[in-house]
Amino acid sequence: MTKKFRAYTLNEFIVRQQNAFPYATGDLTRLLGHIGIASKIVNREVNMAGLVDILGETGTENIQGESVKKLDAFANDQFKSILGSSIEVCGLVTEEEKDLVSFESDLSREGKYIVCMDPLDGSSNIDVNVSIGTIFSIYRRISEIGSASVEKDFLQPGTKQVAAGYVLYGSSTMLVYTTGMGVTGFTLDPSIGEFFLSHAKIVMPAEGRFYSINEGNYINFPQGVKQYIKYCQVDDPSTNRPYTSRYVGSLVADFHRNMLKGGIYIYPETTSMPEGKLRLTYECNPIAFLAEQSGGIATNGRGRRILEIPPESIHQRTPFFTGSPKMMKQAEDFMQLYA
Ligand code: P6P
Repeated sequence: MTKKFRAYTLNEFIVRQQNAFPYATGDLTRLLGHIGIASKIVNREVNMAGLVDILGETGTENIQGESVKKLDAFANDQFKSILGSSIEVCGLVTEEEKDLVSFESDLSREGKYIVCMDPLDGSSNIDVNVSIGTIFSIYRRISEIGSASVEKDFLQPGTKQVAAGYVLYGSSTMLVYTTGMGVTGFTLDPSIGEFFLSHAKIVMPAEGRFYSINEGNYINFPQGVKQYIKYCQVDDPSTNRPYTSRYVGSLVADFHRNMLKGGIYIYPETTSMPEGKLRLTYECNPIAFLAEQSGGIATNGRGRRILEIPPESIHQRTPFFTGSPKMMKQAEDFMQLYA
């Protein structure tokens, strides 16, 4: 008789993991639970986006100079509201807010954690019903508990993250996270509104065949990236080439596929974006933590580990290479050879 799989809910699993830490107070457990609740609310709106007046633009622009979609603003408001009313979080940085948001209530000021997040990444895909995601990164504050959170709380290197993850609003809705004990995935059962354990331990294959990059920017890429793309396209069955180009325009969707199947995602510096496009604190660091925890690698393409880059500003950009170790070595060898 096949062993009936005991499906743990997200909260049951987090609590079991917390019990592995004798001095855990439960704050991180509750914080991850708050993120789960906010993501279910966002998921409901994402799934109804075609039916309610939540599509389209707000008519405003964010710090990135990008037009803010109604669903971007909705997601940002939901996470800000739920985290801001929690006792665990004292402050928040998001892609949609120019400055850090320091939660001012006395209870919030006692919060031990700060959160950096992209409430809805890939929003250019919202109106065309392609997968989008939420990315989050959690640190212990370094400023004094009881005071308002300050910028230095948010400028810690990615190695200091206590947890990171994403929610993928795709053909199914998944929450994937790590607290430094491997990567675990949960799938939402919308009929009862619960995330159930579906991927107990996600391990990124050492190599794969997917390469994810916006080749529309080819002419502006560094020579090393151009040469790597040509390498991916060589017809050599002995090395499983040509690889397959897969680029959704949503970092979460591309990374999730590459983490499960093996692959590489590259958003390099270009002539028009010399620092790259992606943001260090709320896109690259959390994804890099997940990459390393699943056996992958994440660098700036020139041998610098993403998690060790000390942020100098909350919206700092960085070139971003992440994926299967063997593919990352190939790509970095080309970057080194062609500078
Ligand atoms: P481009 C979405 O805006 C995002 O931050 C990532 O999710 C995605 O991989 C990338 O930017 C897409 O950027 O310039 O290729 O449209």
